Amino acid sequence: MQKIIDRLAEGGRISVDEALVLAESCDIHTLGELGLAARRRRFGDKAFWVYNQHLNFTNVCANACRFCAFSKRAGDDGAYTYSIDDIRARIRERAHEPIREVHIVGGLNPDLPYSYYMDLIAAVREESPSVAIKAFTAVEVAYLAGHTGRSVREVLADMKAAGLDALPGGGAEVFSPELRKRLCPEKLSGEQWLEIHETAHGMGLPTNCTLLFGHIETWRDRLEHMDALRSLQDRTGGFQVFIPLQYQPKNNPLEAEGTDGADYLRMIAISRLFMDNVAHLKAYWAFSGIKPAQMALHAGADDFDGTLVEEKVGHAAGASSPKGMTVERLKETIRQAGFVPVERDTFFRETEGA
Ligand code: V47
Ligand code: SF4
Repeated sequence: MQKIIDRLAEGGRISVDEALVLAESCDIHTLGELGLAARRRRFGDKAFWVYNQHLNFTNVCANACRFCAFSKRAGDDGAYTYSIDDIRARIRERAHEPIREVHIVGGLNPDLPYSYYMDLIAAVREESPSVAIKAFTAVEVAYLAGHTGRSVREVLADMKAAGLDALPGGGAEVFSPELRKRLCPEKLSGEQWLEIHETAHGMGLPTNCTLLFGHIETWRDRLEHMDALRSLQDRTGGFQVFIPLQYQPKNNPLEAEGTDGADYLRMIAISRLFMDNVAHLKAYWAFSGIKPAQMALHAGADDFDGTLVEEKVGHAAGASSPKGMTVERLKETIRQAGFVPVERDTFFRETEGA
């Protein structure tokens, strides 16, 4: 164990097996200190946040991922789909705010044509020319390619031409094929998810990456997933931030128990130490809760995501955090945790002085 710790202190890389030793046997204080030292080496006391707006354009979904409490079948109570005019109205409603990013994801609604996706991006771009559009996960890209006979590259090129700036990190879940069979059998495979992100990186589209943890997976499953992300990052450098998404256990058929705050902090520290080539690590307060996210800044995370306003995916599954935060509250939350809030854009460029 000491050898591994010494290597980390020198900024060296650790293997899956070495990270497993740390994850399973290292005490939480030492792990937290190592994670904190690594994030301080890169970012000092800064903690980043973004002024963003979430748009979940439909909750109708052809898939039925076992962990998902957000999706509905068409015609179910509570099923909804925004028209392009609805989207315009939602962007206009907040036109007076200095929003820098619109984060757009939804279900796979079989009634929506290919053109809807392009029109959606174009409408947001038209309503708000300067905002960065981070939209559609690899799940949507694979679905559109599969249903229209287009290649992934063509779909991404059309999205880019309509105004897409970056892809969010959703849909990765956990790459183990055995677990995917139990968690999300209809979803694209881990290999497909990685291929789509590699294609995006090759086209100059930066992307984010995630891991859904705290359900039925083991530490080895987590680390093998992270290893696949780290290897792709070695080749492309296109991932901007890694986001460990804590499973929310309510209202979904998986009925896994969920995990606790100590496991969340271990996950954050191991992520900072293992994912040595992805600069940023997000404490996604909407899923973890605000206090654990504040603690995560002390265990290796440097990014606090954003204002959100209407987070729906985690809240459908019982997340008890607020659905959004004002800028003042977000900054105060970061300050209370002992860090300096620094506004960033989608590409992690600082937009104001610390
Ligand atoms: O892919 C679904 C997850 C993801 C549950 O890129 C659940 O900046 C927990 O990817 N418990 C979508 N998680 C959210 C996502 C995301 C969020 C914020 C920022 C970014 C980014 C990406 O939500 C899905 C799935 O992994 N999810 N159900 C649940 N019960
Ligand atoms: Fe559909 Fe996404 Fe929910 Fe899976 S996680 S059921 S793909 S909305």
